Amino acid sequence: MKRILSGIQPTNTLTLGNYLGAIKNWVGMQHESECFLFIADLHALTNPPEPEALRANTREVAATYIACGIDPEHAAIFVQSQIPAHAELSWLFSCLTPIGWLNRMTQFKDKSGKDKDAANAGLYVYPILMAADILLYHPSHVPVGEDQKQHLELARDVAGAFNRKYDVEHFKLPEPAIFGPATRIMSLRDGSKKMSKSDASDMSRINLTDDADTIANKIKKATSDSEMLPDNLAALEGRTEARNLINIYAALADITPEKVLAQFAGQGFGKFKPALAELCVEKLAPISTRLHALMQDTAALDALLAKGAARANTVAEKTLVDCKRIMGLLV
Ligand code: AQP
Repeated sequence: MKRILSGIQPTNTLTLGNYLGAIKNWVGMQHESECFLFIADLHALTNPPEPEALRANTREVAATYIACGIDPEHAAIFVQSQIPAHAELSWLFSCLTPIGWLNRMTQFKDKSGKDKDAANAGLYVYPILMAADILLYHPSHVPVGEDQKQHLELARDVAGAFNRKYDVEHFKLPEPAIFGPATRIMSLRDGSKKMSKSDASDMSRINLTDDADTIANKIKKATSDSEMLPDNLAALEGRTEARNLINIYAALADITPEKVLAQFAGQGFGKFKPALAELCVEKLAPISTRLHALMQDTAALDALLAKGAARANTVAEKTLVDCKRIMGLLV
């Protein structure tokens, strides 16, 4: 059986991008795989949030996984910081990771801004923590978006470095799990930027808690163009915003972008946008209703997270102890 490991940072309410690019794929895989799905609160600290907001977002992300269809009886849903082995293995791996590997990470370059010396060290060593997140669970596959591929590559390099240094076959190299073409959802305001839960503009994204009117309004105002929709994808070349809206429709309807064009060819956005809004509301309304209900009972949510943590800890703790023994630490 495949073993899957993945997580999302609790930096804000999750978006349609997180749903279509990550969670919906996990839902599809959960019954043929053993799933470890975590809330990456230690990673969220690299841009330190307000403590109350972090606590609320952590619970909301857990509730979102369940509201989207992850079965907590089947998948282990847990909070990263509740498993001490993540931070501990990250230190062990830091001592095996050349600084040159970290200097190549494009995400640090993007997120650290102009003054690299002022960026916190957590942001710099983030990929090592991610290698620990992954390798603790010996997953066969890691679902990754385009932007995270380089980090998975680093995790594979760290696993190789560990095996070589200690002349063991302790870590198998996890494979990326790649999904369909429409998995990168772009901002509704700027088709060159991905839809992000921490974008300054709320109009750039659909939040999974948005109500029907808000969704319809955001889609109505989404950047598009005044041309008609063509009957083939090649003709959408250069129309990035139009392509994004077609991709969103396709991903929500579980059909190919070609099929969407076959349905809407010759029509303009005046016709297409209301159809997209209707589909979006139809698919997201049950999720936001369930999410709202789950958030009413935080004690029940915390109990589910404690169960998930207990399951994850059994696996993680064993990997950590094995690594310590191999490295010569007394265990
Ligand atoms: N726009 C997107 N399209 C497809 N997939 C996406 N993901 C995020 N945005 C899109 C996928 O969601 C997972 C978790 O993301 P994350 O929260 O850990 O970090 P992120 O990729 O940096 O997502 P955000 O929303 O942009 O978060 P912030 O604003 O906190 O940095 C990943 O599988 C990612 O591919």
